[in-house]
Amino acid sequence: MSSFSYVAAAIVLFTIVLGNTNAQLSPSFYDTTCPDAYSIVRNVVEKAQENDIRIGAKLIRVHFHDCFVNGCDGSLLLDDADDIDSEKNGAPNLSTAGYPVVDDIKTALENACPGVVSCADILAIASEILVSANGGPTWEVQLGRRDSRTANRAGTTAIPSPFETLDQIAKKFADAGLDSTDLVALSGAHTFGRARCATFVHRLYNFSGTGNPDPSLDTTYLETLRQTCPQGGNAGTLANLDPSTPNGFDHNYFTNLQKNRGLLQTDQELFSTSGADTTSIVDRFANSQSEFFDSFAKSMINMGNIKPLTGSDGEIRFDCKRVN
Ligand code: HEM
Ligand SMILES: *[C@@H]1O[C@H](CO)[C@@H](O)[C@H](O)[C@H]1NC(C)=O
Ligand SMILES: CC(=O)N[C@H]1CO[C@H](CO)[C@@H](O)[C@@H]1O
Repeated sequence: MSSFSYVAAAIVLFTIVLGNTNAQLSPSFYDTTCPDAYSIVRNVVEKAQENDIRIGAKLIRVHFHDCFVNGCDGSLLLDDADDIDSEKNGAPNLSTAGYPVVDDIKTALENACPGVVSCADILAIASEILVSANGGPTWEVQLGRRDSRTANRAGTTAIPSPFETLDQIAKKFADAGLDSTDLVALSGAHTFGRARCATFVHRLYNFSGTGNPDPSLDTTYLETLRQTCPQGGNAGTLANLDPSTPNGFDHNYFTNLQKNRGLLQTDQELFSTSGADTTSIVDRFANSQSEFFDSFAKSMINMGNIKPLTGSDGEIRFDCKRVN
């Protein structure tokens, strides 16, 4: 072989090796194997939203929790079984919902193209469709994730808790490869959906044992929240995460934070923690909805890229609740 051929062969080999170790997701992944995948998912979730205005909030939260435990591999969707200790039973998963709609989507996809579209990808596609259907941005969903054969219940501690400090939350995002802009943009998903009193009542009466409410709570908003969640009342009562436009996907989450009307302690911390780099990002998104939308779309792709299974790793589950 000429030296030119050696160089050419080396380049080809290098590309193959790199291509395998650095497998990429792609928006066109199902173009030939299941060309109608996107519209099939859209039909199911649009119908689901007619019965449940919260379905978008529920499913994007499932996607987030799935991605933060072992990567976006559908592991959260697995139910308990002989050798599966379901992540759904980890404390941070309390109140995740929307699983029956995931099953409906899977059934529709299996009818059209059996064994092709992964459960992990279903969560990514449904999230994009429902964010945009509620007024939010669109983006090109990256596809080609495969489903895990295992769950990691102990790993659910990687999911942020609403009682943590900003440093603790930022560390969990950094561990997932996400920076402060991702943290602030993705927290903007709290522009829709609900939270139970259990997740914020500690701010309303005796915050950190001070005998007083959280000082970073607007007093009018505090009164409203105390009516929703009386002391010793039902911990399961729901409040809107975005009190101004509860079901729309917009940037009001950030204008709320500027007015001390963040529902969760961890929401308000993004704006109110003194010296934090997140405060100016909140201001930027509060001032410009399009900057929020651009960042949200990018950060959803970043989150969806957390350690996917690709190539021949994992499997394409036939039923999202169990391994094949
Ligand atoms: C930054 C750290 C985060 C914390 C501490 C957090 C915490 C929470 C909590 C405590 C709830 C209420 C759950 C309950 O009532 O039991 C909630 C709901 C929700 N979260 Fe987050 N979250 C975070 C980030 C995210 C991200 C990154 C997303 C998506 C991209 C997201 C999307 C949602 C949505 C849409 C809801 C409402 C769900 C529904 O209505 O069923 N959250 N979150
Ligand atoms: C607030 O909590 C602290 C610590 O748990 C407790 O000692 C104190 O009595 C509580 N104050 C009120 C007013 O309930
Ligand atoms: C939706 C779901 O499966 N929630 C579970 C979360 O974890 C608790 C235990 O901590 C279970 O009781 C819930 O059923």
